[in-house]
Amino acid sequence: MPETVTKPRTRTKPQTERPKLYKVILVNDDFTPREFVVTVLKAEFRLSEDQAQRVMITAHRRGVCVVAVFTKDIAETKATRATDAGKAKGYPLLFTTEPEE
Ligand code: NFA
Repeated sequence: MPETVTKPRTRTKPQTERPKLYKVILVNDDFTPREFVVTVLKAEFRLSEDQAQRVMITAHRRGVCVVAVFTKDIAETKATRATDAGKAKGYPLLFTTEPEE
């Protein structure tokens, strides 16, 4: 009697699936001093002086600039902390998050 060979009935998820990434976006305003924006970008996102200057000036000229991408939790935490740093000084500085396509 030949053995019955059955196919496995459960599907295995590929182990290589990556978490969805979220962009942290710096939004321009007319009040927050440029140097303060640069300081926050360096402290919260570990950007170099050069990178921070570029991101700040891009948001200043274009309205918004992507700062970095992270997993959802980290993006939201960093955006909140950076926004709160401005709030503590009375500035309307705003960082938002949005999912990557
Ligand atoms: N537009 C602000 C200024 O001229 C600087 C700024 C840049 C603020 C990027 C917020 C984001 N002081």
